[in-house]
Amino acid sequence: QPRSRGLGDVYKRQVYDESRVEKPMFRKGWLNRSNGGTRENRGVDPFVAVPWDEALDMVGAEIDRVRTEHGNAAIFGGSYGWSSAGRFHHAKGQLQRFLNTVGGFTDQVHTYSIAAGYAILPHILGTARAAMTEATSWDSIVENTELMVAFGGIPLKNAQVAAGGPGDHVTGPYLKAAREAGVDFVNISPLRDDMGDHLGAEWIAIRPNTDVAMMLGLAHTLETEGLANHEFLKTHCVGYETFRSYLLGEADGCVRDADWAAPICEISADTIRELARRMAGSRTLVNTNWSLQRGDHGEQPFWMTVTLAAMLGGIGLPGQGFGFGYGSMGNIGNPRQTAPSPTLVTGTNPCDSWIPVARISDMLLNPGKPYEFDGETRTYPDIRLVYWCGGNPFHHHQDLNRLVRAWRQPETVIVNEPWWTATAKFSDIVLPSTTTLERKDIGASSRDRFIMAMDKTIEPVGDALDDFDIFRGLSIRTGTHEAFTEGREPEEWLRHIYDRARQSAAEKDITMPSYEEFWETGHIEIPRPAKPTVMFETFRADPTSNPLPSPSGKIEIFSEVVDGFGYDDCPGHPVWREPIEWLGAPAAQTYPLHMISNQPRTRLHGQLDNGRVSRDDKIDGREPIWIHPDDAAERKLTDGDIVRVFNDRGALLAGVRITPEVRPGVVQLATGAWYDPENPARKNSLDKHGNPNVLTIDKGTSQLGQGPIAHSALVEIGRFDGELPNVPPHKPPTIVSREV
Ligand SMILES: Nc1nc2c(c(=O)[nH]1)N[C@H]1C(S)=C(S)[C@@H](COP(=O)(O)OP(=O)(O)OC[C@H]3O[C@@H](n4cnc5c(=O)[nH]c(N)nc54)[C@H](O)[C@@H]3O)O[C@H]1N2
Ligand SMILES: Nc1nc2c(c(=O)[nH]1)N[C@H]1C(S)=C(S)[C@@H](COP(=O)(O)OP(=O)(O)OC[C@H]3O[C@@H](n4cnc5c(=O)[nH]c(N)nc54)[C@H](O)[C@@H]3O)O[C@H]1N2
Ligand SMILES: [Mo]
Repeated sequence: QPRSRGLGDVYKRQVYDESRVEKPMFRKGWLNRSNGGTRENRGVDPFVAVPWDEALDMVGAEIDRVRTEHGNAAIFGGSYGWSSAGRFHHAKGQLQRFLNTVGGFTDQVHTYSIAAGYAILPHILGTARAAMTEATSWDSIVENTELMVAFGGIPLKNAQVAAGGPGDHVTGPYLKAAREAGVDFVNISPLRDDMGDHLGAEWIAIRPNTDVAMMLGLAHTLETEGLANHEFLKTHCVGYETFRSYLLGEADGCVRDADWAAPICEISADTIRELARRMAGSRTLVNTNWSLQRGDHGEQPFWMTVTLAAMLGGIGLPGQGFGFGYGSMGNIGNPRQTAPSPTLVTGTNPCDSWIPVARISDMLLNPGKPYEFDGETRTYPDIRLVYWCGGNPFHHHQDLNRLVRAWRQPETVIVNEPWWTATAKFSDIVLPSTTTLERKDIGASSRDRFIMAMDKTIEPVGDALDDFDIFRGLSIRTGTHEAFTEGREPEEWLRHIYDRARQSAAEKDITMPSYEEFWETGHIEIPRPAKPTVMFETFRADPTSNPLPSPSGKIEIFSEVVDGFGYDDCPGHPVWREPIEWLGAPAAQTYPLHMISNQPRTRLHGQLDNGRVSRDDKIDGREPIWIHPDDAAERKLTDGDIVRVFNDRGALLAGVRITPEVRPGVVQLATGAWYDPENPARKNSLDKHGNPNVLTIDKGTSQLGQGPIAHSALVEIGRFDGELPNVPPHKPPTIVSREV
């Protein structure tokens, strides 16, 4: 585990941290709700401990009340979040299984990771799997690629993790092998650190969110210098002519060449032209990280990546074409057979109600309001009860001050959580759940070759229960016990989900040992496939016999379907549209720094922020913010200063780390510091700890994808000279006895 940096080690101690929720906890104001304990006091009121039996009675009755009075769509159970490794005790899966048995709930579609990508790719390629499972494998890259051009780099910090728990860390070793095999790397990113020195990468320090302009400049050079593969564009793509006319400015007089792109991206036109020639002259793979689509108009960098690769003509050939997220998640490009992993089946949701994942505040603030999504006009449901299990919206959602207001709308908010996160502190009812170490489970991650037997290693901490037991208890109250448990105890469930996976593996001629044998050995390793995976290999070889599942069967550089939606923020072919906030926007006069809130090196999102590795990295208890020496000098900042980082949406405290690893005009404040408002009763209160989502924008990427745009935010920074408020982000809230 070359890059785990002791994160696993942290886990062992952190399970006993004082930030654990010990008992079921109820907000005092919620218990007094008939006597004026108002919702506005979420995050303000103290909590009261309640015994499990009584707690489950109250929660069961509340769920019953809401579904009877308002219908099941009034229950929000989307519950987005990573929870922990382990396939049976998968927190969100357990919640959704339970809610399905009581008549359903309002769900979320897509992910904060790649919402815009998942919305646009099916229109272009007929499938979104290109961004995940179908990537050309690293062994093909090592053998065949000459040039890997990486938008957003390939940061090894991100390769530490994969959902479900990886058994193998492949990115680092394969990168090393690729370098040794002579692959050249280009890192196009505002952060030099996104590609390690050992790769000898050229760093092109692009302005954030301007990649599409650069890609258009590259495309223009290919087209006008006779370097585009028109044969491939004709046989395997549709709509190139329409795009070409946009590129050449035939309709609007704006020629999107390298000279046009240069001032937008702050990269010289020569650099762009030379790179285009190099790309056309080598076996090139274009990688675009998921981060690029987590910005305003995030559909465009993905569409433009496919278009650029199509012009180069290498799609479907070994080590060429395009890929998404080689630097985003640990096992993209991991060579593996498509063996099924054990999974908990959650059943079907009887209630056809859902929202695009990141529209949670919009929904809570605007019940009944219409909105656009992927060609459809939809309406937000009227939510009365929110139930979260295995996610942390006060970590993951944009514009937290707006989320605080939205979160205070529903009648009841319930969360199952092992720790006192901000989400727990802002809820009415907190049910303490166990962590991975406190229960037996099967670990497996899609795209990973290992299945792991995860034994219970410690007793539950405090009064914590497994999520399964919490929902089993609730199902007795809601009269759905049989449907929820299907008569199985946890041990029987483990065997059941294992046997199901074993059976479908057998259908693919992959042999898995018996359950007993698996548990005895401790893990299973599925052998690597005999030959490397090449994305779209068969389509390349014969597009007529092996069409893509797109409407035309080909790569859609122009999409009639998307064009038909009539969205100006996502028209029928890839375009450059200025993001709502970026360094070229008028707002940059007031807020001249572009904040990149990328994935943290020292933790998993908000998880492990209360652990040693993350705490050791803080400056005076605040999250470090990276700033270029020139920007620091201009503001008279020195290393280690505590600063106020702010914009119109809010303000936070962070610790200064001066480094040339970021380009001038850009600051990096990683996600994950637990939100800790100075006075939660006040509007837009100062966050004492450094959660970047206090400053990000809560707007969809476009009407098509409605994805989150965390990476499009401008800020200003100034030294904080006031008296430093203490930071207890990892301490429990005030807990009082019921009588007080
Ligand atoms: N500004 C900004 N914001 C972002 C991003 C960004 O790039 N910039 N990235 C976004 C992305 S890609 C993602 S995926 C999200 C991640 O957002 P989340 O997935 O919501 O973040 P986590 O901190 O992993 O939250 C998981 C929660 O589940 C809890 N948990 C763990 N195990 C269990 C369990 O067994 N039972 C229960 N009940 N709970 C458990 C943990 O304690 C933790 O609080 O953040 C998004 N937010
Ligand atoms: N250690 C650790 N690893 C993680 C996670 C974690 O919490 N901790 N979370 C995991 C999850 S859930 C996900 S979805 C993935 C996310 O994977 P990504 O979305 O790819 O991750 P980020 O770290 O947000 O971004 C990667 C890099 O892209 C660069 N970047 C940002 N904006 C732009 C831009 O506009 N243009 C260009 N060219 N570059 C830009 C940033 O410098 C950043 O370091 O990471 C996973 N990996
Ligand atoms: Mo993610």
